[in-house]
Amino acid sequence: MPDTTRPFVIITRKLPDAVETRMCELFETRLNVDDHPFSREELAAAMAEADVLVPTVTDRIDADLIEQAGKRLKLIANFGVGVDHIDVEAATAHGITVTNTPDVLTEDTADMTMALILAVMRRLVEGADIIRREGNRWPGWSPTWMLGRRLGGKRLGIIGMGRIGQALARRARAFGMQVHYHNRRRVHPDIEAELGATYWESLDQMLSRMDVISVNCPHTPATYHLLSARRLKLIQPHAIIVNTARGEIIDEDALAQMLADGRIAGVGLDVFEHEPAVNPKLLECRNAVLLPHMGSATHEARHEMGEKVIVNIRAFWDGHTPPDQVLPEML
Ligand code: 8YV
Repeated sequence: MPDTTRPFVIITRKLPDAVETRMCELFETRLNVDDHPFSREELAAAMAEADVLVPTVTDRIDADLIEQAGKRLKLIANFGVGVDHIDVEAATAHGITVTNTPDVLTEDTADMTMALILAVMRRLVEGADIIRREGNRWPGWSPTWMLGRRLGGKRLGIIGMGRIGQALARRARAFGMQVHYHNRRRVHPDIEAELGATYWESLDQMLSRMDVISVNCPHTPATYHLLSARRLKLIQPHAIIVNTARGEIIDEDALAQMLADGRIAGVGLDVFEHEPAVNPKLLECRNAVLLPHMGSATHEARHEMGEKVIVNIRAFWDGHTPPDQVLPEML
């Protein structure tokens, strides 16, 4: 007999074992044992049955799906901080609460951003590929071979100075980079002072003066193609761009063309506009380091994300406002 005092929770992907075990102890839980991405039909069926849905970035929950959701569905407890795959406005209008998992993936995502900056500036993937491909037959050291660019003294322009942007700024400073940023709102002067960060009200002006540009803002209607073809042309040809936020923030076609034409020095992308599809032009560019959305992919982050999901479900089911509730006006 199902226990009706406990919420019926459907998790759309395989989560870490310890998280799943705890969820099964606490809730009536349906797991996705083989981790296949849910089809739209499966998602609709889950939303018709569950009290709580735990989706991930691979589930597109639009207004139509929310419209068809069952009366039982009261909470979408997203496993992840970004909620651009969920129509939060439609969910809220339908009386469905949405939560996410901020903070616990900040440092890991900032590490990955720094890793991408290093990888592109110092040609790490190209170098590693040579050894893997040629083994002992690699040409040997030469004074002018495989030269990259020094990080120290370079200007880093961070687009989006939220949690991850600030964590990146701290790391970049340790590498001797000069930190610049553009954000919807200027951050508190104490934070600016701590990070030694220079604020640019004009994104266009910042872009035209940076050596490294990092995208760290959320994807919302206002940031879709924020780096448009016009803005990409403002970037200096020796500069590089890294993106660990969302692919949709950059016009990927325009970026790939600029890279192919040598009008930008390199890119490091952990996310793609039409994920999981990757623009074939990017694949042809030797100066593109491309990763399969690994920003928060550490054992620690994925456990802590799971713990956050559990805390949000328990708080909600006990009648409290969950700690990580996402409201449309926050986006
Ligand atoms: C997550 C992310 O792994 O949390 C996010 O927004 O982009 C990733 O780091 C993914 O979203 C999990 O759903």
